[in-house]
Amino acid sequence: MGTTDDITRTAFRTCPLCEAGCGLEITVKGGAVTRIRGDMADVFSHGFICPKGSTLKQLHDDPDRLRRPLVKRNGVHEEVDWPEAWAVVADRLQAVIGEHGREAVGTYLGNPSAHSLSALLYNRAMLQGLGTRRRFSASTVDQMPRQVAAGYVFGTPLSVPVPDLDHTDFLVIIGANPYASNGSLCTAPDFPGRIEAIRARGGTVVVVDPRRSRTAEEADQWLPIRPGTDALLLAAMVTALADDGLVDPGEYVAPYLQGLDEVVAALAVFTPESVAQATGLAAADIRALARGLAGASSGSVYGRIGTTTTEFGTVASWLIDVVNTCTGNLDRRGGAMFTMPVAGGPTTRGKGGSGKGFSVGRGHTVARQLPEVMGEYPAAAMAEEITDAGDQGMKALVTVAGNPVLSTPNSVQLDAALEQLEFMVSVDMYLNETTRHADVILPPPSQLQRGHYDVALLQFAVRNVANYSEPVLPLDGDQPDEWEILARLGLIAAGLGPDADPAAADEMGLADTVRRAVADPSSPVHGRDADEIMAQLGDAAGPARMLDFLLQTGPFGAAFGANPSGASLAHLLDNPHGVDFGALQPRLPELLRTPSGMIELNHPVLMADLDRLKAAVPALDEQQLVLVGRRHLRSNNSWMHNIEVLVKGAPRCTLHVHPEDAARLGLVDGGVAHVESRVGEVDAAVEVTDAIRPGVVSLPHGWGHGQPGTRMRVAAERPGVNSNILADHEAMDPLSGTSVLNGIPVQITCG
Ligand SMILES: Nc1nc2c(c(=O)[nH]1)N[C@H]1C(S)=C(S)[C@@H](COP(=O)(O)OP(=O)(O)OC[C@H]3O[C@@H](n4cnc5c(=O)[nH]c(N)nc54)[C@H](O)[C@@H]3O)O[C@H]1N2
Ligand SMILES: Nc1nc2c(c(=O)[nH]1)N[C@H]1C(S)=C(S)[C@@H](COP(=O)(O)OP(=O)(O)OC[C@H]3O[C@@H](n4cnc5c(=O)[nH]c(N)nc54)[C@H](O)[C@@H]3O)O[C@H]1N2
Ligand code: SF4
Ligand SMILES: [Mo]
Repeated sequence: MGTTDDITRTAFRTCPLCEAGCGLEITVKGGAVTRIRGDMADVFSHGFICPKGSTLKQLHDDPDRLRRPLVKRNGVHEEVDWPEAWAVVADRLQAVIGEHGREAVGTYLGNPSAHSLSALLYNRAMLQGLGTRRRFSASTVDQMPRQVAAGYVFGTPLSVPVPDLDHTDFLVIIGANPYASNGSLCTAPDFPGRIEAIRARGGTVVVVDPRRSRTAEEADQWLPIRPGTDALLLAAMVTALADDGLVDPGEYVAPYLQGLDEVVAALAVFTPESVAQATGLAAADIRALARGLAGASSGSVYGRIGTTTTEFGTVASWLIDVVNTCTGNLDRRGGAMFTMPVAGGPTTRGKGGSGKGFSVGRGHTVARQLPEVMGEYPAAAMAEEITDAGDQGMKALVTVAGNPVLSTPNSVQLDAALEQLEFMVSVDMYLNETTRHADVILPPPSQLQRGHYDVALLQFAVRNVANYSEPVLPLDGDQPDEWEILARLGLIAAGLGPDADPAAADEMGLADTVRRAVADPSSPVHGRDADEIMAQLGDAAGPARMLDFLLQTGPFGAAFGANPSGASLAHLLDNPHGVDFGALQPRLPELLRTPSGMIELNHPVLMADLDRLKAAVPALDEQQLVLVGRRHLRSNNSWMHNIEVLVKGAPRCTLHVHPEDAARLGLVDGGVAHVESRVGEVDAAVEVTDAIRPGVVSLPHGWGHGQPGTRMRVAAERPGVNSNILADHEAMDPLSGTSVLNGIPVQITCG
């Protein structure tokens, strides 16, 4: 490639692999990436990077990464060119819609679609084109309970408080291990460093986790709770505060707070003593934790996957807000605060202070009549919607950036059900456990070939920051960008045929958005000329232009000249290390979107679920053997196991067992355990360790590779086992439809 060979350039890019969003400094020589390291000048990450960040190069170079579409013929996936792939999609999708109607098509959006600018901005176009309500996503095996609780209490499912990590003096981490995960629903590059800074400034860190995780090891205190009982712990903390006369939301919050006394009274039955057996924690420790938090100059309770993927996920998430409120830490520096997202979002749009509020149940699944939540149904219901919904069954499925066969409960059942579909199409770059069932696989370009801005996760950042990355490498040949793939899928589904033009549709969509904004009295461009704004946005279709509009009309926006130093795409392009709009600031009451204009702490749906919690105590008191998950720094859910540098070394997919349990069950380190649950069984390699409480075993999710018909050669060499074979599709938090992935009852014998 002649002259470009010796040109060396440096590009800056935000890592899209996890929620931390670290800045990367990428050296490119002769069109190839030669080095990736942390960007020391990044305004948010200051050079921090984890071992995954530098593997964007290996990901791009991975020979197993799909570069051309695959079509399945006679059971075998064959490479085809793009026009041929689109023709098959148009034919077969229209056949299903024609015969069975639009509701016969389902969709599943996976985790990386929350990290892809294209997916964030164009999945909607795809979904609109499909016109089906049968939508599923990884949210119901993840954070949905946290969003539902926030929706009821503050008015939108994006009104999730985040711990003000850099200013707090007392951090309680429940069911999260940021030393491995780098944080979630709390965007904070170098989360570990920020935790260490709390202790360095004299603050306290407490970790509540059945495992002595790396985060627990670095904390002042580890409380080894029994899985699935965090709601009881939090309820008892409120009662302990009330007993000590320490319930005090503070003068600032009080005018906007509804129902605090009612909530405290309803929680009075949950005393530290009454939950001690179920939680496995001493009543004195629960009381001391409540006192410590109330006595700190500022404090914040933060809960993640260990609190959400349980039977009481929504109640636990709500009670985190209740504890933060009772201790005077809501929306206060060092407490639990709300991000002001630079690209805007549901918490910034419209008139602030009140709104429509949050509700669920617009539609139900066919087989089990499970309610819609946030426009989707529980992922755990996918299989039965294919097999047990009669002539209203799901006949086709579109997956985008998801691997539900490894990520969602009762995997064996889903794996079998996918074979019964009439048509399946996956937008994905690997032929894996899920996409092997697809009739057509449409690969997006690699992460390095796409622009990036974390529209979703910067809504939960611990500072108000913005960072846009341009594509580092050009697209290959006729490879369409990911947004074009998604937009074209939508156009085909809408019946416009395989040759419909995504760029024209994008132009129309944007013009419509602009017209609505200039007519909206709460928009910063209200009353302006729509054509003039379109002209300023230019004519390059795609996500960058759409992002420019979001930035300019966001809370710090340039508003197309009205605020010249404000946020815009051009401003971010001039600042490749990001722009910091400052620390989080109190946002009450403007943040609220509840119908009452109050913090609806006593929302009736949440209050009603306390009866279920109370009724569950006798069962939770029983000391059954239960399974939880865990994450490893060098792994990323199910899909980065094909990168040699990340998976080499000791096997990671092992069953952690406490020495007492190992002795009782006759298990030895390095041996095999046969693990059974209500729905499935697996044989797992045993690792005996005292870093877990007795009565609990732990197996990471996302493994179980090497299935016939997959093409991930490195992953197949270290397949591991799929922990979700054990997860029960019937066990869920009914308020959010989120599966129980932690605290799964199991029986274990020597394998
Ligand atoms: N390296 C790496 N980073 C990741 C990911 C990854 O796979 N690998 N995944 C990303 C994604 S999609 C997400 S959502 C985030 C998740 O981020 P985190 O929520 O931090 O996830 P984990 O590291 O799994 O930590 C969950 C902890 O909860 C504990 N736990 C299990 N059950 C219970 C319980 O009932 N109660 C309590 N109190 N604790 C419990 C587990 O032992 C574990 O230590 O991580 C993101 N970051
Ligand atoms: N037992 C148990 N199960 C769990 C969890 C747990 O803690 N325990 N955690 C849950 C959580 S938090 C999550 S988020 C889910 C994750 O579940 P999923 O989102 O279903 O699965 P991932 O493993 O993230 O798979 C991502 C897929 O997207 C593809 N991909 C990667 N990048 C891109 C891209 O940019 N574009 C496109 N189109 N495709 C891409 C990959 O090849 C892969 O097929 O797993 C959940 N399952
Ligand atoms: S912590 Fe997350 S965002 Fe940062 S480098 Fe690692 S994978 Fe990328
Ligand atoms: Mo997740």
